Amino acid sequence: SFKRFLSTASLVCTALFASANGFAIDYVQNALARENISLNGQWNRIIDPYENGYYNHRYQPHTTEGYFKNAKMKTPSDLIEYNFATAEKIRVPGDWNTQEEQLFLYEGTVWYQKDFALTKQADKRYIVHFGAVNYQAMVYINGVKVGSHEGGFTSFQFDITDYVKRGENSIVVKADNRRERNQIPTVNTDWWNYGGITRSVAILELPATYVEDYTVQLSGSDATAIVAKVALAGSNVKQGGSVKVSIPELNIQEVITLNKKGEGQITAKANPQLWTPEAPKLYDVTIAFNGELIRDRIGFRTIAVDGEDILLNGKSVFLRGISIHEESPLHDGRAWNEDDARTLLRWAKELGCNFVRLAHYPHNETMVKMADEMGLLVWSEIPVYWTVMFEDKAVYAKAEKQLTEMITHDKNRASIILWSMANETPSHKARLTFITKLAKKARSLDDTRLITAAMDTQGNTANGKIIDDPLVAAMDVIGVNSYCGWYGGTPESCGNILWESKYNKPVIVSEFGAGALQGLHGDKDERWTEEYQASVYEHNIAMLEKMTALRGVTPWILKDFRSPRRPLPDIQDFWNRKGLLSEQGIRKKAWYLLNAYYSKKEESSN
Ligand code: GCB
Repeated sequence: SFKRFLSTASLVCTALFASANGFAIDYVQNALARENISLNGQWNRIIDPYENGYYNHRYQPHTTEGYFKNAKMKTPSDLIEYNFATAEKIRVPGDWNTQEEQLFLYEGTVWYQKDFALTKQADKRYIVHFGAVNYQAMVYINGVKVGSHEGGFTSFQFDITDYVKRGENSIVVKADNRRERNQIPTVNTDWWNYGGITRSVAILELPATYVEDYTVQLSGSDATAIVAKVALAGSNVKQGGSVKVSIPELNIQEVITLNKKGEGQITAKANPQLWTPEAPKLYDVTIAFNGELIRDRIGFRTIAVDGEDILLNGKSVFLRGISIHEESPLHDGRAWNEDDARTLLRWAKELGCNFVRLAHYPHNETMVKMADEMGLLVWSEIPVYWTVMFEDKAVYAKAEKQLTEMITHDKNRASIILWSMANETPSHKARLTFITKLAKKARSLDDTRLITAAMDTQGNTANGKIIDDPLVAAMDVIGVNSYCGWYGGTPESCGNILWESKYNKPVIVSEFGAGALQGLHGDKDERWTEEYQASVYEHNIAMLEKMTALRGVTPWILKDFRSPRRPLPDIQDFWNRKGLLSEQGIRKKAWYLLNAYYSKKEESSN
């Protein structure tokens, strides 16, 4: 890894790479672009609320008899009280909640099993890749545990070379979505706890020694130099040799000579057309080593702050955004495929956006790659949401791991400009230490992007509000969540609010909004009507226009989304109704107000 690389690098190099390094996890970059066998499709499933397949009647973990053994009767007298082969089927990827009515509100363990054939080759390595499993996953190959993973929104992998055989194999996954106080997020959120294998699964077939990780991006703020870094993993990383990196359209064909640790890098002079939302230019990049050819499409752009300005490619930019949950616009439940991503982002574009806040956890890779393609800047965040256990070191470690996984996974995406550490956390000392440390970690992993957090901890003044949370000191960009007209104050009062800030930093109003049932009309003072929501938008936009440090907005939210916190009959029915679109994508009145505001903003920026 580059962390190891650092220790031998010269002082100059250390200074140069002080923070663009340190991948703390083993992770095959751009996994689905590698040679692979997809395990998407029908799996067998056993619902196991008592974890009977994991614990025996003394509540000790099974060693020989758990469901992970995928045992089958051999003689008529055998006693085996489960059978994957004859069990119900479940689709992967996909949350379980929207596939079976009895699982709609389920929180607990479901076992997944699938047979797969493999022509195992002696000179290959096999890695099982999961896009995400919510929340905890234990993975077994042919009855043997190969690893476990915690965290519902990040990708993970295990090397299974020693556990697979030529011919038929079995994979079993124990997925458990119980909420616990010491998790990231904790028990209390405002979204549906969709369980299961929610993103793609594949077995990667790689050369014995392979390029595990690569980073291809501009050299910091220098838009005329591209840095490519690679790191090997596998059987013999010490073998040395070289990796070829090509960007044909830029006439780049470089050979990276590897050091004894299987790492190396080059800097190539280039003059790429810079990626912007208006012209999201991506370049074909190939990385060749040991018979493998990895293809990627990468954009190049710079992002920085200067006082209250956010500079994209050196030019001040206003981020016309919208918040989005990872819920499908086309089918029930979690979004995961290309059509989901294209539709959500097309809606954002139709709204007039150049920016999206992917709330409140890292979204699937299809979404982020689509943002690269379609030209939408991205805020990406980890689910340090509301009130996690900030005092607990083990909880911090979980947050840091998710942060590391997010950055490792998405660092080659030009669209992502902001890493968000948290959302609406209470202001106290342990939280300040926790999130400041996360921000430092994020910078050490990636010093080419900006750090932010969404905060609802502003102070009051005679004329309005003041941004004075000490956490801002650790941020590049301030995220402000503020619900004037919904959780406090009348809609009409919002336009008079004046914002001050103790900090000379750009502000993004990362949330405001109001609930409305699409099609419900009435007076603008009547809750849940489209008119009420529109009024909240009207007066909040008036407020925004007076915020001098404002450099972006991501109202809450593009589309209605499921939440167990929202039971009001005939209005909510378990849906958070703050969408500008109904769950079917029908526009509410407020849509047009935000759209008009963004048109005006766009014009004034041209
Ligand atoms: C917030 C949260 C968001 C909620 C929203 C609401 O401040 O950040 O996750 O869904 O408010 O609707 O209350």
